[in-house]
Amino acid sequence: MKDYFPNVEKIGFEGPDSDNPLAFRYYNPEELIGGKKAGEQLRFAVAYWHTFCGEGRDMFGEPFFERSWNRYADPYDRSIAKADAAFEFMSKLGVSYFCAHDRDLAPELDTLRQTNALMDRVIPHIQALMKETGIKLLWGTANLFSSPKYLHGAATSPDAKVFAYAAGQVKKALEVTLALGGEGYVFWGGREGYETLLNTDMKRELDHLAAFYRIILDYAREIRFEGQFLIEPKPKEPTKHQYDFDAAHSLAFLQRYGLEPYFKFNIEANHATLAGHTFQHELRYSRMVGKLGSVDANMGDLLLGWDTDHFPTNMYDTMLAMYEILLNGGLAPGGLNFDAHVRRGSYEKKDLFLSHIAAMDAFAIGLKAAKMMIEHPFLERGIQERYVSFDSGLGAEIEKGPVDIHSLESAIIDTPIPLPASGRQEWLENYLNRLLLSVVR
Ligand code: XLS
Ligand code: CA
Ligand code: CA
Repeated sequence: MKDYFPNVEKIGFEGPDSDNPLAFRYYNPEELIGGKKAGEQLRFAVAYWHTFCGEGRDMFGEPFFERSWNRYADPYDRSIAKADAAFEFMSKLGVSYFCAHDRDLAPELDTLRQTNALMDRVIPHIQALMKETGIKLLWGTANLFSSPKYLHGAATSPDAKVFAYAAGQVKKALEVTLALGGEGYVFWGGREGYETLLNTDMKRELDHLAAFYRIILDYAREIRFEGQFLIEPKPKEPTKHQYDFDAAHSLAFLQRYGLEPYFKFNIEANHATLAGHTFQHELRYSRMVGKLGSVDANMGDLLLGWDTDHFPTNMYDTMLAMYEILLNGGLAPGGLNFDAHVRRGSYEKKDLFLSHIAAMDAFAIGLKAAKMMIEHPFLERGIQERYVSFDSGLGAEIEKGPVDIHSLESAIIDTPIPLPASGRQEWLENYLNRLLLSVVR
């Protein structure tokens, strides 16, 4: 392996008092939290695209990051160098998983046949690196949005040839995911949506999307791919309106087309906030309907309002996210994928480590705080208490049903209704602050 990060040793846990920037202060993969190792509960994954492909390009600025592995002219040499850099980085960071699009591993050539042939040459090298390092593929996916052919969508393109190409591309991506032992496969419909209804047959596009999923599910059965399929909701960007808007929309789509049993959701924090929800809302909704499968752990900038994919360092968010994840019984076979890139100003190679360390420490704190929230079920008890009127009498009858409108009316018609109890939100927030401080103290 070439040494792309010569000045970095394996990142170790040094505890909260360490001043070493290249060390974990809170994340100790071996630490038992609630009887289970932190590393096994958090299941961190590195996103191949942001960390190894990204070079600092944004809407207004050119790429300029020093990523020497991407400098090779030959696509095969470039893919191999990138894989070497990736596995050196991930080993030094100490993560067990990565996630990748097909095109992150090897670029697209003129025809799908040529692209697939290049992929076939690259895969054995990646398999060897996986074997050598023990790092596994959390989930694979296909990039159905970068190539200009997908400008009007992939499965929802008005052009049948584009639909067919997308299916062919996913066929190969699924084979690659299987060959790499991937535990899941993600569909993110970046351009599956529309810009204007003036030129769009929404009904037909949704029918096509469902047909596409069915075709892929059939092929998965054919090749015995048994990983978890995941849909990653996002309301917009790059498309103005995306069909998998949020978890509730995605569930309705799956139910409408009889696809519900075959998918779970991969919830991304930044997509939740783009949809006008909190991260916790999307996690809760998915968990509540038995669909929380995996998480893209990042955070957005609420003042910018687009998908900035920053590293998640807000402990309040990681605490509430881990609370939902623990109540979900964990995420396995999913995990916490850092779908995040360093800010353009954090351009040194060292920043790749510093950003991941910050996020891993923030999630370790979140895990510890969430564990405390569950062990001292202050919130849960409060919530139970808040709904106590539904535990007996009229409330219990309403929940049990059926109840007719006349009996409801007669229960209240002659009685002034007292105010419901205070929600005490500030008190609860104060409690969470105390809990968080007791973890980091
Ligand atoms: C983009 C998405 C994408 C998916 C994988 O906004 O987050 O990166 O996670 O295609
Ligand atoms: Ca994502
Ligand atoms: Ca994103």
